[in-house]
Amino acid sequence: MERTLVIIKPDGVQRGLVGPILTRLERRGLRLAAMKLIQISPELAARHYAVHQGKPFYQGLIEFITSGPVVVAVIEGRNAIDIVRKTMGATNPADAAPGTIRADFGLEIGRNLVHGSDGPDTAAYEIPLFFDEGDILDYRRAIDDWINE
Ligand code: FUP
Repeated sequence: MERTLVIIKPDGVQRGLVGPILTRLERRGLRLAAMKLIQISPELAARHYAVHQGKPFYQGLIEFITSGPVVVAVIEGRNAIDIVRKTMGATNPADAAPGTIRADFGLEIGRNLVHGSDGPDTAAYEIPLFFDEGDILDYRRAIDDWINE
């Protein structure tokens, strides 16, 4: 089982899209392992987006991600990182394939609703920024045998 960090960004919360976005991930069969509603501090945002420091969009990105509450979650499943990325769609909603979260709910790159770790190393870096190991629950659902071979 693989774990990934998902953030429903301030635009997703403000637009009342927490349910629809989570539903899409849950309906794929992915399992919630941890979740909370928080407001990200500038310090935490800087750590989370450290790879983008110095880029032209960095300041706007930090201001946006700290602008209101977000839902952060650890989501797990076989190939969860790649599955979440494909379910979210391309970074720019204008380029995202119809049927993806970003295409179906968004228009612009700076309001793309959702974040998902982009690889195993990134997930291993991002998850502990938001969750202690004890916050991440190890459990099975009765439906798991109907989702995984
Ligand atoms: P993603 O992994 O798809 O979330 O995208 P990136 O890590 O490349 O970028 C992180 C966030 O920076 C994006 F969600 C939106 C923002 N961004 C811009 O605003 N402009 C850009 O040109 C690139 C990224």
